[in-house]
Amino acid sequence: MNAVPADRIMITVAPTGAETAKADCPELPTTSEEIAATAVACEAAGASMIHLHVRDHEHQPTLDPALLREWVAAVRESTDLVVQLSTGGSVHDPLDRRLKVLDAEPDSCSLTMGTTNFGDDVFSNPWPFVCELYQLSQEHRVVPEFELFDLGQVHALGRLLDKYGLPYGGKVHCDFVMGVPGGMPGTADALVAGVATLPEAVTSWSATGIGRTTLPVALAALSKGGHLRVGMEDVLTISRGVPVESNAQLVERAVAMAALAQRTPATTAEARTLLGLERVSM
Ligand code: KMH
Ligand code: ZN
Repeated sequence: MNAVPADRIMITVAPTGAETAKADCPELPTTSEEIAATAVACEAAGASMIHLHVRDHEHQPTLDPALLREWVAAVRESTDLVVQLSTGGSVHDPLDRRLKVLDAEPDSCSLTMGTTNFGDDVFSNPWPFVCELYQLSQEHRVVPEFELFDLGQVHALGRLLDKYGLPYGGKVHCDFVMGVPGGMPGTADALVAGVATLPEAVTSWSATGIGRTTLPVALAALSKGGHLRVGMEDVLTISRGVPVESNAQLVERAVAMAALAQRTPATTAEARTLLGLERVSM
């Protein structure tokens, strides 16, 4: 495989999430048609991967297998984006249904490295579940993106890799999800501490800051040479009090920030190389 130039930045868009209600934010993409249009616009703006939380026909978060497949197909039919399905789902999703997400055959899946307080709720990721999901990802040939909500989870990633070896594809990509109430703060100091303790096997990392931590985390990630995740899963304002108009607007802002740091958006092919993904035949 060709080497990816060092200045490339992989921009992941997380367009929907499981927490925001469509009624509160009509711009949130919650149907397969809206997600396809969002994917097209975000790919054109410079994204190379999409992190999907699927909604049902009432716009509620769902892990319905048919809808998962429908959304994966909708993105694949309209773009070349790397398709990542969330296995985190919503805080209300049972663990056994979250394990079934891989049956929808995404390119990648999120895999959170531990349980985290999540506002007033608990985002449950007990160690046996993490181990089972990781082994399933290896069997299903799905590339995991390890989600790190707290510094202890960085250490847990090392334990997981020591016990079960490298992911499918041989690369190790993780994403710092910062500023969740209950997780690590969305600060440059926390990011620096996290990056300093990443296992040696990690080959790439991105970061995202929730809500008002979006900009500090993005700027810190750029200065540390990381990749970026942006999207309406993580933030709903483009500046203080001004609602985000679209996911593409957030991707465009990430591209502009990256340009200041002399970074060029990775193509989807480069993102696949960075993640160790075989090219998906369409
Ligand atoms: N919705 C959060 C409870 C993931 O996608 O894997 C979990 C989450 C992480 O968003
Ligand atoms: Zn998510």
